[in-house]
Amino acid sequence: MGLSKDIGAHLFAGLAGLLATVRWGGKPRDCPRHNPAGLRDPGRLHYITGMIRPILIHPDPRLKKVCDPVVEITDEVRRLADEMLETMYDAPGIGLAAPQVGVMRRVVVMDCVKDPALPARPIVLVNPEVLWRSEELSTYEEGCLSIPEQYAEISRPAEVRVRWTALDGSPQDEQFAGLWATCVQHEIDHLDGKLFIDYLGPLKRQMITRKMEKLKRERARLGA
Ligand code: K1U
Ligand code: ZN
Repeated sequence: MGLSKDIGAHLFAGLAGLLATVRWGGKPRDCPRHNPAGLRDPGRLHYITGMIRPILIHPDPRLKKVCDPVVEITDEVRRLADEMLETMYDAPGIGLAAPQVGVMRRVVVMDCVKDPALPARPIVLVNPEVLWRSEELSTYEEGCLSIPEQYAEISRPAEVRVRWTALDGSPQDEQFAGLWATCVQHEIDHLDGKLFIDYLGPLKRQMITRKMEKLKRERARLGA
């Protein structure tokens, strides 16, 4: 009786692992089958929606526009948030804003827990607003999923207090510090049509933009 229960449990675990692998579209190290720790982490498994959205690459007019607020949290907004989280984890990135996937709404996702030994902390911020900025600045070498392989040191307020609406409609208010503060400001900038290269001088910005134009031409030529 005990043995057949055990065999049943093993068969179920094997089948679940196989199904997870078949549905998984991300990198092997994030795949529950290749990373059994991920399998035990419901925070990460929850976001296997099977839908990774293409990320827009600069220059693109949609990355320069101010996004509209979300007026009602519908199933469509919840699906968008799930797919944005999956896209962010797959990239991989620590944040993603809706305009980066071509949706002109004020939605951001973040998870700045970089250590895989720690539990994931996915956050969805609908209509985020900065309520307070510290006078103290912090400098971080920023990257952007819409400007691949380009990095620059950017100084921003070291701490910010942000208000937003959660997916269940509840108002949230949190003070962010460290990488979380840098990331949330980078993401809110995206909602206002601003990229980290807009903080650079015109020559550096132009050099990066030309590199991205070349990358886009090459990708188009390869059909990628
Ligand atoms: O919004 C984005 O383009 C995502 C961006 C967020 C960000 C990075 C650095 C500073 C501020 C905001 C990224 O996630 S770029 C990728 C990245 O930084 C990263 C990827 C994997 C592990 C750790 C960092
Ligand atoms: Zn970015």
